[in-house]
Amino acid sequence: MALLNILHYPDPRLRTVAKAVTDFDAELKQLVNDMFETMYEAPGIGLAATQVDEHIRLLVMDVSEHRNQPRYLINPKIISADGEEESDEGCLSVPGFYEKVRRAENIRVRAQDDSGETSEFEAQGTEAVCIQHEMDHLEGKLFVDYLSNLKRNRIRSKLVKMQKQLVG
Ligand code: GNR
Ligand code: NI
Repeated sequence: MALLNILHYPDPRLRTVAKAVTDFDAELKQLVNDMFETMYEAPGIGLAATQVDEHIRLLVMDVSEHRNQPRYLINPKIISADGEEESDEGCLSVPGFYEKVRRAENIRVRAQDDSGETSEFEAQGTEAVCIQHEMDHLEGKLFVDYLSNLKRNRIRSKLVKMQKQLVG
């Protein structure tokens, strides 16, 4: 197991569009484990491979109260969506900022497991929000992209300043 480094906005690597997973090998299982460890340690409710500079279509999540229901999705697709819901979102790649984002309320998802087996399920509430947020990361998209230019630029400036202070 290993903790992975999480990229921070406005790092341009967060804009990479992830490629489909084609090799369901031991290296993939290792990355899934390392991403869970990184997500739980952060702590976050989800983590996309993009955020740890691995540009493949993989995300991990755990939206349970007791942090004991890990779920990972490989090559996820939203095959249907309905309803709209607005909720406050944050992101481990945009630390310290929370803003309202509108998402589909109910989604049906198709994804593969680490042996390449495909299954489908439905998600609502926080789980649906989290899946849509993580799938955006795989497209190089961040929740700040839904905000006004003014809000997004303010967040970017603050994060750039904070990162400069950290480097010294
Ligand atoms: O930990 C996280 N919390 C969260 C809260 C509301 C909406 C989305 C999220 S995902 C975020 C972790 C993260 O950045 N995943 O990409
Ligand atoms: Ni995020």
